[in-house]
Amino acid sequence: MKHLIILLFIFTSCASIRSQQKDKKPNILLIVIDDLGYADFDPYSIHEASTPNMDRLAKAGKIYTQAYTTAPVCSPSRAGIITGKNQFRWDKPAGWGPGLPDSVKTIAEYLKGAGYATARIGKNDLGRNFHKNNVREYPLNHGYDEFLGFSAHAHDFWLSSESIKKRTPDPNGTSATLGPLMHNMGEKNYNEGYLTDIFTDEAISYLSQKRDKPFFLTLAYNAVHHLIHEVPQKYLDKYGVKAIPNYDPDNNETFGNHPSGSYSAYYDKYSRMGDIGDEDMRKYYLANINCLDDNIGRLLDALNKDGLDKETLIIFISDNGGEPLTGADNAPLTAGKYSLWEGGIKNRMAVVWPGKIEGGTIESKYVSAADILPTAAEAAGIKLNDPTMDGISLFAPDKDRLLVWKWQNTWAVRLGEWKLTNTNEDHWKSRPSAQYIKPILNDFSIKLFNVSNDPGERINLAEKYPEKVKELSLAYDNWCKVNLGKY
Ligand SMILES: [Ca+2]
Repeated sequence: MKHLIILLFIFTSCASIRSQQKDKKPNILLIVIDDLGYADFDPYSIHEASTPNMDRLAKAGKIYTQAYTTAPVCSPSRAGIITGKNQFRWDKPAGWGPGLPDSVKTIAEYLKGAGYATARIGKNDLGRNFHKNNVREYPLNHGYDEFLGFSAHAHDFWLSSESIKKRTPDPNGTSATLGPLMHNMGEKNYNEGYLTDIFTDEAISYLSQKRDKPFFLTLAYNAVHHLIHEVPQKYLDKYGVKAIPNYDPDNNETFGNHPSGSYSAYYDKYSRMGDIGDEDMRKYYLANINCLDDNIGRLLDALNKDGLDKETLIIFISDNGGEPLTGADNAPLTAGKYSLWEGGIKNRMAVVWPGKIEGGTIESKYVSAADILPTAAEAAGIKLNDPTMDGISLFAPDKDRLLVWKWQNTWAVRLGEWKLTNTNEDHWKSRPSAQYIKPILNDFSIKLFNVSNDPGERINLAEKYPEKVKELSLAYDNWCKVNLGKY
């Protein structure tokens, strides 16, 4: 009898361990980069940017070579990433500031509901209600337990102290900001430190915390967004460019219509081509990306050291294509950020999940950043029941799926090998940098490309294949008819 009880105990214990292992949810680490050029993250080719650690990610998992974001600029794209939806479902102007309606559930809310500890470190930018913590757009109000970062398009890489904020006439005067970081319902002051390093340190500290639940960490770097020239000295030395003095409110510099001594004047001056020439801009960009890559290396080392890598799903993507004004290289894709040309919306995405995804694999079927939420949900065992979800699982890409985009007055549709668009050229506020590939047409005419054969969109086939134009145009119109306004 005694033996039977012991045997029964052993049997039930083993069954319980087995069921715990089976039910164990992976940690999820979502790394979002800002304005990364398509050619600047290309793990299986020789390229100019130094990205050995980003390449490590690709080689440990799968790289998706055609990962589209839902918009060509930061805020709407990030809304697409965290909701799994085309943000123009609710953002009628399909513009810079989609915001986040109460009724749209986020990836953090789904995962928190499934028992995850959730945190966001870095840039939070949904295009509305910047710098406020009592709004839906603030991470603590859409599913994140913790937040450290900033809620705007950009933050100075060097100036994160209370004292500089006090001395600056317009610390929140533009979409770019400086001063202490937002931290939960308060602020955190940094008298020194470089933002990419700070975010990595904080992320490593978060990873090292002991907890009895899986974590979901969104680490959203503002590298490699303007101000691209702000990089630690050793990287400037490596690329042979001079340090440009940081913003100083006592320097009565003016630029454009901005008041003298304002941060807007400094930001505007250095976030366009002009004061920095093409050759140096590319060097600052390469230095910035090199520093980012070293930080990603530190992060991966910390994961490996604690053995967390084996139980963590990592997703790595840029929020939009390379910026035409920073020296980012999107080759062979046309144009860049701000437009629906491929250079604005197509990225390489890495997904790592040891034991589930074979390392060193390449997926060339096109996917969407909206797929991140359904993929995380699947990994966490969450059943989604939302007919307005635009994303599908990254584990089952569909070569014939319909993807649509609306961006201001432009739109695009991808179906199979084909893409139809009325996009025009747009490089925002100055001439583009030397890496920029100019579109073949700069107007709102309807253009048809076979983007499988012609990824650079150099041959407009609209006249040759009118039936394809009709088919894709109808598919787009139908999608809009059925889905716009539904979320
Ligand atoms: Ca961006």
